[in-house]
Amino acid sequence: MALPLEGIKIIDFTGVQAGPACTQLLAWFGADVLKVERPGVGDVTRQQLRDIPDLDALYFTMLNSNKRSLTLNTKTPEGKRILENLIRDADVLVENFAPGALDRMGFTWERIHEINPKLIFGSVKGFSEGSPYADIKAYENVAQCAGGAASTTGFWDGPPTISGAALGDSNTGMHLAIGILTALIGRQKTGQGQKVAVSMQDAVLNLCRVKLRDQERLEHVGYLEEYPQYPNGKFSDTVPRGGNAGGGGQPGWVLKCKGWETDPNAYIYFTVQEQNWGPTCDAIGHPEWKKDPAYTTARARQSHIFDIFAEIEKKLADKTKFEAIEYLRKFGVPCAPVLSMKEIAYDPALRASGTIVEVVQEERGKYLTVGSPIKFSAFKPDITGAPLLGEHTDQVLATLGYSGDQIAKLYQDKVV
Ligand code: CAO
Repeated sequence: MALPLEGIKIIDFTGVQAGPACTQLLAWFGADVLKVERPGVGDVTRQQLRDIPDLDALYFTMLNSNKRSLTLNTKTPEGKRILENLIRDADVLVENFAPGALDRMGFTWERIHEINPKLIFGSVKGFSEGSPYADIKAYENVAQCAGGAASTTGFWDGPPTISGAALGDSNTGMHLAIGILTALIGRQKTGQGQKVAVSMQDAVLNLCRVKLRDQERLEHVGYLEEYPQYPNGKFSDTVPRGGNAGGGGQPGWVLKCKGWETDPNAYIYFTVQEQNWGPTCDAIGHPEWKKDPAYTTARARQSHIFDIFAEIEKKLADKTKFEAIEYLRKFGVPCAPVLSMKEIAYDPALRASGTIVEVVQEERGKYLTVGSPIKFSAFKPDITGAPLLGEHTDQVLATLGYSGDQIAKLYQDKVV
C-alpha cells in the first residue's frame, strides 16, 4: 500500500541528532527525504564515534535511514541556485544549524517563503527566538540543563544529573515532526506554508511538566509529600532532586534483586500503587499491614517508606529481577526489570514488534537500530539503510535538468 506520507518532498538540511531524528521519522512514514550535505564532509556524525574505520558511524546510520543524500555547497552561487530549485519543488525544509547560519547563507525564512509560499519550514535551535540565550549553540546536555531536567534528576546529595535518554535531541525532533505534520494539515486548509520552530529548551521543559507542577505545589504548601524528603527532610523554595521516587501520586523505588552485588542492573522498579495496597501487602509477605493505621494510607506510609522498601527487598533477595517480576505481576504490582542495553538489544519481543530492527547498510552490513515506536494498523514502516555521502547527487541533478557534462563541471567546481 502507499505509505501515508508518500508524495511529500522534504529537504533535510539537518545534522547531528535533533533534526535528523525528525526527518528520519517522516521518511519511515513515506516522505521522500533528501539530505543536503557539505561536499566531502557531510553530516558530522558520519565520522563521529566510528566503530569501523572509514565507514559511516552508527551515530549517522541510526538517524538517517530511509533517506537520500545530495552533496551541495550552498555557499556557492550555483549551489544556492540548486537549493532554490529544490525549495521551489519541496513541501518541507528542515534545518538545525547554529543560530544565524542559514540566514548567513542567504536563506532567511522570509526568502524561503518568497521562493515557495507553500513550503513548511521546520527549524530547531537550542533556545527560542527572544531568549537571552538565543545566540548559543546547543547540544543535548545544554538543553537538559536549561529545560529543567538536570536540576530535577539525580540524588539530593549529588549534583544535577543528565539523563541517558536524548531529551534534548531526539525529543526535540519528535516535537518538530508533530509541528510539521500539523502545518501540513493546516496547509490543506489555507494553501500556505509556515515556519515551525522548536527549541531544545522548550522540548525538554515540555517533558518536565510535572516538575513545574511540583514547583507550584511547593509554593502553595511548602512540601511535596511524594518526595523522599517528606516528612523527615527539609524543602527549600525549589523542586529538589528526588532520586528514584515515583514522581506521580504513586511512590516507587529501584529495588535490589538477587545478584545486585556483581550485576549493576540486577534491580527492578517497584511501584506502591495506592489502590493495590492490599495485594501488595500479600505479595511482600506482610498481610497485617493491610489494617495497620501506620500503613493503610500513602501519607502514613511515607515517613517510613524506605523501611517498607527494605522489607520488599528482603522478600526479593532470593529472586532474580526476572523472577521478581514474574512473582509480583500476579499481585498486580506495577513493576519492571531494569533492563541493560545488552538485554534490550537481544530482547525477542522488541525484535518481534519491530522496535529493535536489523538493517542492512551498504558497506557496513547488518546493524541494529531502533525502529518505529509508533505502531500503525495499516502499515509497518520498513527501515532501510542510510545513504552514503552524495549517493543520490547525480540522480537529483539529472532530475533538475543537468546534463552529464554539467554535472561533471559541478563536481569539478566543488559545488557538489
Ligand atoms: N554548504 C555550505 N556550507 C554549509 C553546508 C553546506 N551544505 N552545511 C553547513 N554549512 C555551514 C554552515 O552554513 C555554517 O557556516 P557559517 O558558520 O560560516 O555560517 C557551518 O557549516 C557550520 O554550521 P553548523 O550549524 O552545522 O555547525 P556548528 O559546528 O557551528 O554547530 C551545532 C553545530 C549542532 C552546535 C549547531 O548547529 C546548533 O546549535 N544547532 C541548533 C541546535 C541543534 O540542533 N543542536 C544539535 C542537537 S543534536 O546534538
